[in-house]
Amino acid sequence: MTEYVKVALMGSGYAGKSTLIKLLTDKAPKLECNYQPTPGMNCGTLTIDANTKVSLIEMGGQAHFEFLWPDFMRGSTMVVVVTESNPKAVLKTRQLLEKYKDQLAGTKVIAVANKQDLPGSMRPESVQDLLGVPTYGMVAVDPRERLNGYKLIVNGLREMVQVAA
Ligand SMILES: Nc1nc2c(ncn2[C@@H]2O[C@H](COP(=O)(O)OP(=O)(O)O)[C@@H](O)[C@H]2O)c(=O)[nH]1
Ligand SMILES: [Mg+2]
Repeated sequence: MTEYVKVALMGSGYAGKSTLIKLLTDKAPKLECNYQPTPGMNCGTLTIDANTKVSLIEMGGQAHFEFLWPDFMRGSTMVVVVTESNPKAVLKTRQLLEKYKDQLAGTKVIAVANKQDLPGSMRPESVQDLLGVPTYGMVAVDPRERLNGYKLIVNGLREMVQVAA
């Protein structure tokens, strides 16, 4: 029987959460670059092995959806915090992690330092120093990053669920 593992994506609007879901779950060679704010939530499914699928659930990043976040976090096997990699965005993400630290306590949390292609991006290691959670660099608009993105989700889940991959 297929087991669904819930992974929630959180982070400010415009960080790249929807693009990351597209990268991981679509086969489209070119990723859409027109920004559309996500209303409320968005979801994609990732197949890990014959018995395991991951539900990637994006929490709408705009401030007026934030009240939904604790509900999304609850019951997630892992929370992926997606941030742009410029210093201002990273500091804002740090504040978000601080704000929700009680809800996140006991949940596996990793971060994606997205938009590494943009000038002025902090290196993932520096982002990790500020956020205090394992952090991986990403360019979610680049289809060549698909395997990297897949690996960071699977490796993040490895200690939480049995995966054959
Ligand atoms: N340059 C660049 N732009 C990106 C990257 N990832 C996402 N974007 C763009 O950033 C904007 C916001 O992305 P989106 O996934 O909608 O952000 P969300 O609000 O977190 O869901 C879109 O225009 C994306 O095309 C990236 O790695 N590099
Ligand atoms: Mg979105």
